[in-house]
Amino acid sequence: MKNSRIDIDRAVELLRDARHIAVFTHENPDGDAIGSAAGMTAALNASGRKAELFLTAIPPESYRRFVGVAYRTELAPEELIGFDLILQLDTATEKRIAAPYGVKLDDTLPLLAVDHHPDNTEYGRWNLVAESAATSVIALEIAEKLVGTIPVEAATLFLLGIVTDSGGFRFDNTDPACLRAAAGLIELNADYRGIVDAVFFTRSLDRLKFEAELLSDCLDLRCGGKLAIVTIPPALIAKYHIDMSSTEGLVDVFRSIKGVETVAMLYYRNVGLLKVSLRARNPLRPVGPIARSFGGGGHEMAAGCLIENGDPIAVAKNITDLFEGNHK
Ligand SMILES: [Mn+2]
Repeated sequence: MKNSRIDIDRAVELLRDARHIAVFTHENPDGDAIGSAAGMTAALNASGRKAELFLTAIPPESYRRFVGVAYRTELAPEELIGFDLILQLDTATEKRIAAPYGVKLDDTLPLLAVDHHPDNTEYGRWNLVAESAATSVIALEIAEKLVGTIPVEAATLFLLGIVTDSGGFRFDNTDPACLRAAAGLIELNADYRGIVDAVFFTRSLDRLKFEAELLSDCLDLRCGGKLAIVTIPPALIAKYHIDMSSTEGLVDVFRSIKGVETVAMLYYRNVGLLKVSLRARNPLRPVGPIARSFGGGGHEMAAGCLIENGDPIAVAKNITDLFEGNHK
């Protein structure tokens, strides 16, 4: 069967016809992943369908209290047979779905993918990929057509996705559609204050000391101060008990340094697996191409990659070369 690109009405139809739906998002879920997936689960259940949410890990502490629906972190691939639709949200490539559960993607899988990443590979049987600040904006639109009135727990979750993916309405992706969606959700009593407080205004003292030490000891400014490379030693993560799955805003600390155009933050996610988070400040010098050159992806202004057996010194040099190449 050929994979097909669909519009929002077809996505609504597919969900309307389904009774038992498995909802997934990418591994190491961020605010938009959790918000769109848990929000859709809540909305689908409110519409009389049975939806089950699967997350590969317990959500980061700052998001945990907003996940008002049950979820599972384990799944045996054969269990998928029991679902008549699989909904995958906020996930750009099949690499990020199959691995955590050992699910093999094949044509028989009734997989509906809903996403906003421009580099989405359209791996689903049905693919709704739209330009949007957050997948949660698209999920909200689907949910509205499905249930009419969005339940308040779903409203908070969709708002969590919008607020985090737009950096609290500060990133370049902030557009009228996401602001309108947010306004509508706040009218439905979504917990905007709670989200802002948890995501932006609450930092443990350890986290702040960690940032201070990174700034004083681990920041390497190159190319006349335009490129910031931050290599985080594993010992520092251990010293301050930092949960690296919950680093919302960390890379932005370095991006806000005056004169910096590009930030690369490097750390080991697991032994031997180097994670690189990239942020751009100048739209003329996007970081998407840098991430893709390492086999990663994301957005043009915010991207990342995982490098097996990556050597931080060599990777930093590669990034510097790519950055300088951009400036010729
Ligand atoms: Mn997203």
